[in-house]
Amino acid sequence: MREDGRTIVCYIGIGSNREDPVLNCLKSIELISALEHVKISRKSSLYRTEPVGVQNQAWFINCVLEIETSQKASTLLSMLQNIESAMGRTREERWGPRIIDLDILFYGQEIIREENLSIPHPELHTRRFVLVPMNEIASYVIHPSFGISMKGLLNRLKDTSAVDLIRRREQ
Ligand code: A4P
Ligand code: MG
Repeated sequence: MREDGRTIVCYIGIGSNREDPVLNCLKSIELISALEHVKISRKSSLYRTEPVGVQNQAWFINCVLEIETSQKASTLLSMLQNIESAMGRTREERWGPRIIDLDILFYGQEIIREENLSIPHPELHTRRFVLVPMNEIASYVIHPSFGISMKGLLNRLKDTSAVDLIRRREQ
């Protein structure tokens, strides 16, 4: 728990491109909703997205969650890594296929640059598969390193990879 007990608004990026990616994303959301001192406040739709980085792999399902938590960022990271392991993820090729990938995109407006934790996630501003779902649920969020909103980042984005809506927002 945070020493000041304050609740922080965070965004989590979810991705999967192995086995049944829709089911994997939904399962991870269920497991996140059961975490202690973590409340899901918004969910984006699910998107079918073209792979970025390593192109020769299956398309992904991606979505973004807004959560409210009083957990420390490092604790939240461990909790998400436990979910990844419980769902059968082993550390494979960087940017390669995965059953589930849970990234902390933002932790309030904090900037954290530690060896095993970088927040904001260092690539998020270059990725359409993150900015499109972020814009669906929180276009006004400001990237604390650049001082630019999600809407502004999406408008300037060079990434033209496909991000297709596959399901209506559930709430
Ligand atoms: N880590 C550091 N900062 C964070 C953070 N903010 N959130 C560390 C989560 N983890 C963070 O991650 C490696 C290490 O990053 C962890 O041990 C943690 O301490 P990982 O998940 O094991 O490795 P990875 O996911 O293969 O590497 P990376 O760099 O996180 O890859 P990305 O950036 O997640 O990219 N294309 C589409 N369309 N959709 C995708 O979801 N994903 C990737 C993976 C590539 N292309 C994609 C997608
Ligand atoms: Mg990752």
